[in-house]
Amino acid sequence: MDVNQFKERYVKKFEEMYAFDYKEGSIREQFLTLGYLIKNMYAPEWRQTSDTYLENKSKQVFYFSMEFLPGTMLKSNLLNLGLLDTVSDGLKELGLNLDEVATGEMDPALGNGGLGRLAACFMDSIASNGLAGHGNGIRYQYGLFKQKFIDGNQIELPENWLRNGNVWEVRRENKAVTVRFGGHVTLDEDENGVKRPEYHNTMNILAVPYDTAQVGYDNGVVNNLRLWSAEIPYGEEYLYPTDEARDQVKQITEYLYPDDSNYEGRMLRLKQEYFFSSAGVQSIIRYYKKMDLDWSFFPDKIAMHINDTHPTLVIPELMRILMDEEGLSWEQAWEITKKTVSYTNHTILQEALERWPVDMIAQLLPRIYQIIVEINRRHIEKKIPLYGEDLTYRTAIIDHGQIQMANLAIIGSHSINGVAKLHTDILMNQTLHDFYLMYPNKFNNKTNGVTMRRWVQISNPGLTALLDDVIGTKWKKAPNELVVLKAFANDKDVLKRLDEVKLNNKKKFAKYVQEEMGITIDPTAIFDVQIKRLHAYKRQLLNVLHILDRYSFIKENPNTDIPKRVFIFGAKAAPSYHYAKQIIKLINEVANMINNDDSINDLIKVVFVENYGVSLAELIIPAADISEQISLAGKEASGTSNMKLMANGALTLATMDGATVEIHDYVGKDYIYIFGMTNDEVQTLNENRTYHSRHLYETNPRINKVLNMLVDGSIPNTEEIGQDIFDSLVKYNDEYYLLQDFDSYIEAHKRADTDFKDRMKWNKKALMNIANAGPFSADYTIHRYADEIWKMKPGEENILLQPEA
Ligand code: CJB
Repeated sequence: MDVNQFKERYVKKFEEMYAFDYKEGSIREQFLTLGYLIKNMYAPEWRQTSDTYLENKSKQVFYFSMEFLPGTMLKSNLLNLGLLDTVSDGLKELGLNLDEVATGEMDPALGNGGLGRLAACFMDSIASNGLAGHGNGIRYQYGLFKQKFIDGNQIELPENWLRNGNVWEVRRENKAVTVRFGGHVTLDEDENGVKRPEYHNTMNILAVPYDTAQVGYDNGVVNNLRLWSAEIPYGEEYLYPTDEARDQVKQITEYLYPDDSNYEGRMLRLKQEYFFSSAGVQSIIRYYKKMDLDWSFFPDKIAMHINDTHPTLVIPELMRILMDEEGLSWEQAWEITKKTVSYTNHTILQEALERWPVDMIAQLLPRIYQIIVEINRRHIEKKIPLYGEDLTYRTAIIDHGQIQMANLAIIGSHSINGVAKLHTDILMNQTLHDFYLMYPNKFNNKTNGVTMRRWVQISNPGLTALLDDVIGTKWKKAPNELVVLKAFANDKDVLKRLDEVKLNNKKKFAKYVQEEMGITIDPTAIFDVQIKRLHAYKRQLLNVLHILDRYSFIKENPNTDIPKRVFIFGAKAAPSYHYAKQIIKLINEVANMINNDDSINDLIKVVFVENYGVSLAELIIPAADISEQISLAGKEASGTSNMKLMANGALTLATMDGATVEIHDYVGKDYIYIFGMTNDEVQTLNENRTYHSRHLYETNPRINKVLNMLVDGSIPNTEEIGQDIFDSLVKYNDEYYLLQDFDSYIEAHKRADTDFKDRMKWNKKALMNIANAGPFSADYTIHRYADEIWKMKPGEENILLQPEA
C-alpha cells in the first residue's frame, strides 16, 4: 500500500464510520478509523495463520499468564506490518499527525509490572520469530489502578480502560466454554467399572473469549492473544435473580489484583486463576480434537507454559479433562500433562510463593482438589524410597493445610526455569534445592529479554534513524548486529549525533514534565531514572538517601562544580503495602522541598511521575542517562527496565543482581557503575548475623546526617512517616542492608558525575551500552524457550537470524 492508497482508504473509512468530513474528526475518531482500517488489513493474515497451523498440524505453544501488559498497539501493529512510514506520511498529507492520533488509544494496564510486560514482549517475539504461539489470560474490566498523588500520597482510582471500547479485540461468543465452581462431586462407577465424577449444585460460569491479533514483524504471521471474560450462561439468568448474585459472576474478571509479589490468599483471586486456566485448557482440548490425532501425540502438538504459579491449576485441570471427559487412565493423563506443561519462576521472595488453604480449594474446586491430593499421594509414595522421608516431605504439595503451588508446578511439569543466571542459580542451590536434587534435568535458565521493536524502534525513532544510518538496518531482525556499533566508539561524529538524539529525547520528556507537573528541568542535566514497582527490596529509599546526601552537600558547598541532576521516579505501590506508600510520600515531599529551594542553583531536581506505565516508560527510557538498578543482591529475579534503558544508551548504576549481572558481563566493567554487596556477601552477612545498622548510623557521619534529616523536621510534612522510615533503618535493623551499601553507592554516583563532565567519554559509554544490548532481545530469549523447552521449530517465515555466540 502506498501513501496515496492509504489516504484514500483512510478518508473512505472515516466517512463510512462517521458520515461527516474527516477533517472534523476528533482525535478519538481519527484513532478509531485508523485502528479499524489496520485491523481490516491484517484480518486475512490472521485467519490464514490460524488455518495454516491447523492444516499443518503445527506444534503450538499457549502462554498462560494472569497478566499481559501490551501498551498501546497502534504503532506496534503499524511497525510490524511495515506501514509505519506510509501511514505517518499519509496522515501528514491529510493534515493529521500520527503521534497525535496515537494519543486516542487507551493503554491497557492488564498487568502489574515486569511479569506482565514480559508476557507482552514474548507475544511480540513469538509472532516475530514465526512461531505458532498464543497468549491465554483474563480480560479485566478494570486494569491496574490509576495512580494520583494528593498531598504527596498515592491515591488509587479505577482504570476503566474499556470505556470507549477496544478496536483491537474480537468477541468470539461461539468459542465460549463453561467453567464450574463449587458444589460437590461424587465418583460413580460406569458400566465398565470405571469411576466417573458426577457434579452436583455447581455454579456454572460462561467464559467468553476476546481475541486480539499479535502481528509478527514483517513476516505475515498473526497469532492470537485470547483473554477470557466471565458471564452468566445463556438460559441460566434465572439462577441469578438479584444484583448481588449477578455481581458474583461479573466480579470474576472485574479487577486485576494490584499486588506485585505480595499476595493475600483471597477467594476471588483463586476463582480468577481457575477461571482462565480452565477456559484455556478446555479451548485447547477442543482445538486438538479437530486435528484428529491420538491423545499420545498431544505433547508433540501442544505446549502449555505457565507464567509464574498463577496458572498452575492448568495441571490438575488437564488431568481432569483427559481422565474424566476423555477416558484416559491416570498414568496416560499424567505422562501427557507433564510433557505438555512447563513453568517459569519469577521471584524467590517467600511472601510471593503462592499457597492456598486446602479448605478453600476443596470448597471451590472439589474435583480439582481430589486430583491434587492424588498427585501428592503418588509423588510421596514414589519418591520416599528414592530420596528418604525428610527430603520427600519437604517437596510435598500439601503441607500444613496449605497447597504449595510452586511444588505442584514443578512436579506436574517437565521444565522449570528462572529468569536470569543468578536467579536460576539461587533457585537450584537454595530456594528449590530439594527439587533440584530430585529433578536436576528439569531446571534451566532463560534470561529475560525485551522487544527492541517497541523499546527502540517505536519509542526512540531518533536513535533508530541514527543506527540505520551508521550500521545499516540488519539489527532490526538480528539485534546482535548492534555490536557493529562498537567500531564507532571513538568516532566523534557518531558520538556527537548520539548526544543530539539523547538531548532531543530529554527535551521531549522535559516538555512533558513542564506541562503536566509544572516543574522546569534542564535537558542538559543528568537524567537519573528509577522506574519499577515500589518495593522495599528494590530500594528506592537508598536512592532518596543519596538525594538527601547530595542536597546537604550542595547546601554546604553552593559553588561546587558537580553536574546538574534530575532524579526521575516512576512507581506504583500495592494499595495495601503501607511501607511502600510511605516511601512514595517521602519522595514527593523531598521533591517538593528540593524543587522549591532556590539556593541550590537547580543542581538537583526530583520528578516523580504520576501513574507510571508502559506509555510513560516509552517517554522516559529514551531520555535516561543513568539507569538505577539498586535492589539488594539476590532479590531481583531479573529486571527488564535495565535492558530497555541499556538499549537506549543509559549507563547502568547497579548492584550485581538479576540480569544486571549479565549486562555487566556483556558491556564490561568500564561501561557500568557497579556498587554494593554481591549475593555471596549478602548470604555471609545473613548467616553471620553480624549486621548492626544502628552501629553504622552512629559511626558513619554521612549516614548519621542523612538519617537525622528524616526525623529532625528538615523535610516538611514528613513527621509521621519520617520516624517510621527511620525506625525501619535503625531500630529494625535495615532488612535490605541499605546502610551497608550506602558508601559504595555514593561513590558510584561520584564516578558518574566525573564521567559526565567529559561529554565524549560519556557518549562512548552510552554507545557501548547500545552496542551490547542485542543479547537482551526477547527474540533470542524466545528462540531458547522454543528450542529447549517447547521443542518447537520456527516456521519458514522465521525472521530471526541465529544468535551468534
Ligand atoms: N515479578 O513482576 C513480577 N511479579 C511477580 O509477582 C513476581 C516477579 C518480576 O518479573 C519480572 C519478569 O521476569 C522480573 O524481571 C522481575 O525481577 C520480577 O520481580
